[in-house]
Amino acid sequence: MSKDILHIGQIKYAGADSDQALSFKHYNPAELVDGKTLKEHLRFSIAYWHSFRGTGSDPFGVGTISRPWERGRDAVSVALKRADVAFEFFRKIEAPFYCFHDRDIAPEGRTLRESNRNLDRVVAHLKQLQRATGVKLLWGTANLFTNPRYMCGAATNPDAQVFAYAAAQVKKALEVTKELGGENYVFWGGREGYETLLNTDLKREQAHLAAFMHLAVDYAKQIGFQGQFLIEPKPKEPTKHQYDFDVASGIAFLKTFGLDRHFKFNIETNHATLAGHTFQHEIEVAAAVGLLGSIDANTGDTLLGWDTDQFNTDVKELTLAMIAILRAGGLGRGGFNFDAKLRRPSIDLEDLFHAHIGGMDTYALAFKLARRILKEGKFEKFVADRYATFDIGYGKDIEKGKSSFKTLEQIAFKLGEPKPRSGRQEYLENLLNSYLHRG
Ligand code: XLS
Ligand code: NI
Ligand code: NI
Repeated sequence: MSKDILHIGQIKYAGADSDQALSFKHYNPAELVDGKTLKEHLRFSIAYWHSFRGTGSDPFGVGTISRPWERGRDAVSVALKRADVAFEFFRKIEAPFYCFHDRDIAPEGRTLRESNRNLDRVVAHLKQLQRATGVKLLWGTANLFTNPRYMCGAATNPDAQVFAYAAAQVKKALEVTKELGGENYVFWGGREGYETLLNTDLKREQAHLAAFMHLAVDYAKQIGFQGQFLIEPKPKEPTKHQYDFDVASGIAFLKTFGLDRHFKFNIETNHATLAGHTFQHEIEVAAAVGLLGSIDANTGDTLLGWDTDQFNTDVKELTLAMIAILRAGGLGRGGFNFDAKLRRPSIDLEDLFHAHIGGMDTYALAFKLARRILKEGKFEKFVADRYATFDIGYGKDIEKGKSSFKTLEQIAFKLGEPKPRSGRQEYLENLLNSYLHRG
């Protein structure tokens, strides 16, 4: 491996009381929890597109961030050098995984063949870097939204030729994801939606999207790709309405088209918020049907209307999310991918380190708090008690499908008016705070 390029060294765990900014306060990668290290539990991943392709541009302005390694002979040699830097960063920040879109890692060529050739050259290099560092690919995906050819969608484009082009691109993306041992493959419906129903056949577009996903599943089988397929819901942006609006509509889509056996959900915090939900809600909805797959870790800004993709340092929000995740049995082969970017004025390399340290530390703290909360079981007990009438007698019969309106009518006549019981919300909020803020 080439020698270090970044001027910042290895980030180490220094403990919660340390005042060293460039150190972990809660994420001790080597710490053993139930026989597994924190690094193994949390499965953090770096998003190549933000951390190594992000320039600080926003809807109102061009890039502000420039990196010295972004200059070179030609686009492919820059891509190779960038990969070296990226892996140095993964290693220094103690992230065991990374994620990419095909076009993040290698430049798009003038033809599809040239794009594929570029990809092959970079992928061969990434394979070496993975081997040398032990960093693995959490998931791959294809960028089906940047190029103008996809302005009216990829799989939902009204032109079958665009559908075919997108299929060719995903075919290749699946091949390289397999080549690099990717543990998952993500579909985020970038422009799979509509701007106006005046020009849109909604029924046909949804059927085309499903057909596309079935083709991907079939091809994965053909080439022996064992990774988990994930769908990443988002209600809007870039299109006005996206078909994979939220987890609930995603479940309906997957079940309608017989895809629920092949897909799970990749849930992104700010996509949940954009859909008018909490992060915790989206996790619970996916977990309830056994389809929780992975997390895109970020947050939005309540005062801004777009997907700002910020690093999340909200201990309360992440603790609630972590409780839901742990209760569901964890993420399995998923992980926490920092689909988050630096603010436009955060132009220094140091900022990239601060950003990831904050995100990782907050998740690690949330993980520990959630484990403690679940271990003490106070919320679990409260909730179990709240539903206890369904554990016995006629309540149990209802859950078992052994009841009828006639029997229930007899019970209602006999027992009369039910006694109201408090939901105790304020007590529970205080209880949560007692874990979050130990004075
Ligand atoms: C955009 C999405 C995107 C996906 C990968 O909002 O979050 O980054 O994670 O295509
Ligand atoms: Ni997003
Ligand atoms: Ni995402």
